[in-house]
Amino acid sequence: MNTRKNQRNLTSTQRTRFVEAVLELKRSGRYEKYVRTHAQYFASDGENGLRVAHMAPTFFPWHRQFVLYFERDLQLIDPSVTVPYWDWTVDDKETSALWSADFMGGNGRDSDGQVMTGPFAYSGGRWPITFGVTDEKYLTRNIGRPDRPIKLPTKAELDGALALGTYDTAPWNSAPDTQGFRNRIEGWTVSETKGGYLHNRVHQWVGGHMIGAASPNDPVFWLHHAFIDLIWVRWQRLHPKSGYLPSEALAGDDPESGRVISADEPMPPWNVKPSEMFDHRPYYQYEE
Ligand SMILES: [Cu+2]
Repeated sequence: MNTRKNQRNLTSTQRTRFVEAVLELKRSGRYEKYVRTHAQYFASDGENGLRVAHMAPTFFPWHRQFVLYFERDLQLIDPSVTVPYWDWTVDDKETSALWSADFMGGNGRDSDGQVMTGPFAYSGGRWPITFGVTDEKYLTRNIGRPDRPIKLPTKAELDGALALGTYDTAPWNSAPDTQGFRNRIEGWTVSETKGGYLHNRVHQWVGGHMIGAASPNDPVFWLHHAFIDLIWVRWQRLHPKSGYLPSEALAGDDPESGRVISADEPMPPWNVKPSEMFDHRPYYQYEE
C-alpha cells in the first residue's frame, strides 16, 4: 500500500529518495509535462469554456488525479517513493526542515529571487526551468513576501473551512459569495487580511514560481497539493452525508452549463470522472 507521510516525519533516506526520483523525472524530460498540463488548465472565471483545475468544483478531484499520476511516474523510477505532504499549519516558518539543503532547499536570494541552496538550485545543474511564465531559467522563491508580509493559514482557519458542510455552491466559481468548502479551501472567498484565502495563500507565501500557472516548477507544489488532498479526505470524514456537488449535469440554460463538471462527467485531459476520484483508499493512504 502506498502511504503518504507528513514530510516532517521522513527519514533522511526517504527525503533523498524522493528528491532523486524528482530529479530523474526532470532529467528524463517527463517532469515538464506536469508543468505544461497545469498551465494549460489554469483557466479562470473570466475566460470562456470549461474550468476544470481551478475556480471550479473539480479543483479537488482534478488535483487528486494530477498528483496521483505524478506519484506513479516517480514510482516507475523508485517504487519506494510516495509524495509527502506539507502541513503548513504546523511547519509554518522558513526555518522548517522542509526548506533544508537536503530537501526542498531554501529561500530565493534578495537580488533576483534565485534559490541558491538544495537540490533544485540552478547552480547544481539539475533543475533548469524550461517552461515558465517568466524567462528565468532558475527556480525562484520569495518566502513570506517580506515587502508585504503574509503568514501561512493557521489551524483555526483550516478548521473553519473544514466545518462547512456544503461541498460547493452555484455559480461554482471563485466569486467571493461562492461559499462552501471548495471555494474556502481553494482560497477565493475571503481576503488574506480577513484570514481566508487558504490554498492560494500558500502559493503566495512561497512566492516566485509557486505563484501562477507554472507553479509545479517548484517541487514543493506536490507537497502542498498532497496536503490539500488530505484536507479533502478529512472533510469527507467529518461530513459523511455531504458529497461532491454538482451531483448532476447543469441544465442547458444554466449560465455555467458547459463550464463546470458534475460528478459523473469526464474531466480532461484524462477523461476521468470526479466520482472515480472520491475515494482515495484504492490508490494510497495517509499517515496522519
Ligand atoms: Cu495549488
